[in-house]
Order: sequence, then C-alpha cells, then structure tokens
Amino acid sequence: MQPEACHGVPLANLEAPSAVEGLALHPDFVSEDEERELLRTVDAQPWDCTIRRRTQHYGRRFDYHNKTVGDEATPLPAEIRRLILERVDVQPALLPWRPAAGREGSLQCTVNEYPPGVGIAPHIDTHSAFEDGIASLSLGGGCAFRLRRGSDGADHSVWLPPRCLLVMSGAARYEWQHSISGRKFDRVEHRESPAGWEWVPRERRISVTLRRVLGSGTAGTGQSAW
Ligand SMILES: O=C(O)CCC(=O)C(=O)O
Repeated sequence: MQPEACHGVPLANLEAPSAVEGLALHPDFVSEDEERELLRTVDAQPWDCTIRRRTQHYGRRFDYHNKTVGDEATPLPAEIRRLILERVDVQPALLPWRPAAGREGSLQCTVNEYPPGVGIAPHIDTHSAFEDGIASLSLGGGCAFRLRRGSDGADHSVWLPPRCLLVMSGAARYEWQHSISGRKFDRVEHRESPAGWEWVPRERRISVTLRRVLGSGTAGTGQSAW
C-alpha cells in the first residue's frame, strides 16, 4: 500500500487518548493461553447471523430493533465467567459494578465476530438499557477503535491490541460515539518506523462485551442506535 493511500484513514494511537475521559485500556488482561481457551469456547457455541457481524448473546438479550433488553437470561459459558467476569471482580477499580458478584440476570454479554473488512457503526450504547461502565475484551486480532464526540466533533482513534480490556465509563460511555471502520488495514502509530506509523492488516477479531442492565431494561428516550 502506498503512503499516499493513508488520506482519510485516522491514525490509531497506542495509548488511550487523555481527551477521552473515562476511557481505559488494560493490556494483556488475559494470557495467550487464556485467549486460545476463550476463542475455542466461543467457536464451540452457535452464532447468531441476524446482522452482518456474527454475534452471540449471553445473560439478558438485547433487541437491536426495539433497543430493549429481554427478560430471559442465557447462562454465560464457564470460561467467560472464570477468565473475564471473576477477574474483573477482583479488581474493583476497573468497572463501577461487579459482573461476577451480580446475578446473571442483571448482565448482558455480547460476543462480536469481526472478519477483516467488517466493523461496527458509530453508536453510544443505549442509555436507557445499560448502566455506566462497559467493558470489552479483544481476542484474536486487534483493531483501530474510533471515538467521536457529538458536541464538538472531537475525534480520536486508539489501537486495541489482542487480549486488552477496554473500559468506557463516564464521558467515554455517554458523550463519545464509538465505532470500528470496516477496513482490511489500520494505520497504527509505530514509533520506530520513519513515518511514525505502519499499516497493520486486520485479522479475525472477537470481542466479548459486558454491560449491566439498567432497572427494568425497557427503553425510554434512548440515545443513538446500537
Ligand atoms: O467490539 C468491540 O470492542 C465493541 C463492541 C460494541 O461496541 C458493541 O457491541 O456495541
């Protein structure tokens, strides 16, 4: 790919931008062996093919059309519980709530699959459905994660490496839309290269996102679509 082809592709920084208050990255949240175990677990479960990305839903199910959360709860795979939920619980500073301590019925967990070229449109997770504090673990590949603030158009991208846990709370959760472009390459900061960045090919990325269901879980004047 030619350097001039970078026009319009945002540069993904290696560190969470300080301008996005409430955004935190926790690299190597799981080990490579644990990542393999989680990928094996996810790949052994059935996929929902209703939308362009394949997904899996555990805990309470989110209805993408009505922006509501259903009443029934699907049990989380034991490996997600052990390697993600229980680990978040023993580090209470990570999230404003404790995923493993709560009942399964108060949780919503989405597994998203992103083959190269597939992303997710800009959105803010529905205010009326989920509490503050959303965590997402990256498995397999990394990706550039873009945040844009509606009030002034401020725009930042950050590189999510495999095995990192991303947490959005406060302003990062409520004021900034997040998205992943449907690209096959990301432009990523690389301090040793002459240009200061490099193209990184996308690989299949799986994310495991945890949310806590708010109140009754019914949508009111919800914010943007998810
Ligand atoms: O893939 C991710 O890390 C983010 C997923 C996400 O934004 C969502 O499921 O709403």
